[in-house]
Amino acid sequence: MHQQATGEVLTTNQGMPISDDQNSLRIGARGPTLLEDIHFLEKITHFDHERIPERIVHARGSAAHGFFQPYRSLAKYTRAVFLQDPKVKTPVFARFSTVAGGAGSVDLPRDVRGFAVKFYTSEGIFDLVGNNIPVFFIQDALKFPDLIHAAKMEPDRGFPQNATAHDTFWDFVSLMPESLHMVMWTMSDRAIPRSYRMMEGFGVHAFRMVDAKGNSTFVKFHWRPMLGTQSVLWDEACKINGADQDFHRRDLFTAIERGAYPEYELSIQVISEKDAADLEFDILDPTKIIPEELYPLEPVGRMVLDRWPDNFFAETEQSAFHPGHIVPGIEFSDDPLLQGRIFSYTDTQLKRLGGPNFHELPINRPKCPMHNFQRDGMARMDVGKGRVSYEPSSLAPQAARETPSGFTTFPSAISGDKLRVRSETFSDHYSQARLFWRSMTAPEQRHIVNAFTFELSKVVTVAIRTRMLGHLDLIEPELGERVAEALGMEGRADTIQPAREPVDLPPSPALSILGKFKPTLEGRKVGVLVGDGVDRALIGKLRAAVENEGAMFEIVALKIGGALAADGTQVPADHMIAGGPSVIFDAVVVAPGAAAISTLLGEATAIDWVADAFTHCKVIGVIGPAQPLLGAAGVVPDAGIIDVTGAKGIMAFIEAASEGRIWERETTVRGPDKQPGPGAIPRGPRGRKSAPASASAKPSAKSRR
Ligand code: HDE
Repeated sequence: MHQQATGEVLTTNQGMPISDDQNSLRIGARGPTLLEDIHFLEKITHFDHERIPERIVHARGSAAHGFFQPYRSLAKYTRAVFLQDPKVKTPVFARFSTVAGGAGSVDLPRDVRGFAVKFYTSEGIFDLVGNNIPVFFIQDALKFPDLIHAAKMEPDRGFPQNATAHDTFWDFVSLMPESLHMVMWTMSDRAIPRSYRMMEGFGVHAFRMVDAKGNSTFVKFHWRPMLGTQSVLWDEACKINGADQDFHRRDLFTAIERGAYPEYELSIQVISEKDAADLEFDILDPTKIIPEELYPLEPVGRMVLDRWPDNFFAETEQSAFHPGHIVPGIEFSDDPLLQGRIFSYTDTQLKRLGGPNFHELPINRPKCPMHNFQRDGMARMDVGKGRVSYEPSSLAPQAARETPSGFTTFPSAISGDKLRVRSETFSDHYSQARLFWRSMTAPEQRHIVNAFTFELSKVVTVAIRTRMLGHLDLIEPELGERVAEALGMEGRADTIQPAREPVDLPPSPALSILGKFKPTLEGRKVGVLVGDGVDRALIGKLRAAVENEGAMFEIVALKIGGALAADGTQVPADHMIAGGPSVIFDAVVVAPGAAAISTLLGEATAIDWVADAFTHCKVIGVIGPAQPLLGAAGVVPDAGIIDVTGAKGIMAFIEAASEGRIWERETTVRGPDKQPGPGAIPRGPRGRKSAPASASAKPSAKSRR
């Protein structure tokens, strides 16, 4: 079929109009294709080269445009221009990613998430290339290739794709105790976030801020999502990956398309040079946090993501982040990991984006004037003018020159011998891992135990498992014992000699996601299972109430055509059951009409829909006729099973769903905790208090095995 141009004319890349884009040039109707078919050759050649090398880490990612706006001037800490005026909005491009998997891998593996933000400031690009976990696995950049090789698929077999549950990862980390603090974070719910919109971000390293007078102070960067931080359950993550590989990408896209713009607050922890010297841990050690309870977060401004990229490849894929992209007023610290990163990111772009001119791509180009005498190179886009491409020159007096207000480096005094050593101040590898464990609520501790158990159960080499159990015993005997018990390997932990004996530190409640859970339905998603005979008025009221909270409301039916309501009208569906499993919702309502029950009881997917919502501890709104389905799914009444038909039913459902999950249910559906951790999380009428810091926070007297 030949569609003729009514608007733009189809051309080759050289601009030659094309008359036939359906047939290649051949001799006779059934003869061979001719080499002189330049349109065919150009089109196929370009196609053959469409892929570029994917990022060696963080290959799978999704990004959005937006802006950053400071709350007030930060002049007391920095001269960075974009942090001075609360009226000025700086354009940003933020990319979120997984680390280990390839570009086409699923969105919800257990993994760290990248949180990279490019600020297009009036003094050049500032890239804050962080993660959703505030510490890193290693202390020296020299070990990064080893870490990544151990985490990625094994070289002989080519699996597992984006999973740390295999021998090489656990072999490496069990031999690198400095990684254990971050391993605790990756075994926690942080590594399976509900949404990029509900995830914290961290700059990880200490950076310096330098004010106009040249005074310097250390800072750590933190992003906090305005919707609150939330994660999914591991069983849910596994099922979501099957149901919707693009779960996070679709979620970000949908939210932005709906105008529910993701928003994050940027804060800093400010630590003077003098205070840094007195810290319990070395500020240059990226495997350590500085507890917020000691150095509170100072809010700096907010980032709003309000525009999806026009083109995934041109923008998201070609975006080149670099922790070395800094602006006057923000500088590096001597963190050895950060120092190594300053080299790596340019080097990787040279390979990935094909040459030294990647800064000219629209997504990477500064939005402020940019002049220098660099020239030529692969794919140069700027057309330089004139004879002078050097400095000093007398031939072009108006050409670019230095300015005293340009970037200067803080003159920190460093002296010493040239050595390959690790500072003694980096040698405590267990105390903060213990602090993390003790800062978690009971359900979070349970999830950590389950994650270690799952991952180590996939490790075939028994010696690696026993070595890891030895480390867990050092972190906290209770943790080691619970994991050993769950693995069926009690008493088999290796004895590990720590480089430095761990100490007991006060817990940091700010590290617990559940302890600071934000009771809201805003940004969440409610799914309603309907069937023939459904009460249309009830569905209408439910939708109004849910949307009024700023949440999304979607209807799931046996067939995508919808269900026949009791009033004889059709209720359209957003998903058929298999395409809209309950794992993709935060709370659900089971509201089929009586006429549909016998059909639904004969559908395993319908029973799974309800059973999963129950075992994933979701709040479930129900109606009377749904009882047989609830029974078949094993639903047992509790505080999260709410009749939505009564006068106050819908409000009760909204209240309960805003509080998140019914954690008390978890031990009834997945077995009781062998050694229950700290107290349950209080549920209150939309006002959840911070969970108490762990009751197990007192120093453990248990002897080590
Ligand atoms: Fe990266 N990292 N990294 N990294 N990193 C890359 O750069 C590297 C580290 C982070 O959305 C690569 O353009 C080394 C810490 C993010 O495009 C590469 C070391 C943190 C992204 C690279 C680290 C990060 C990357 C691969 C140890 C958190 C994705 C593709 C010294 C603070 C950015 C690329 C995006 C990407 C190297 C450690 C965050 C190879 C050598 C610590 C969010 O240059």
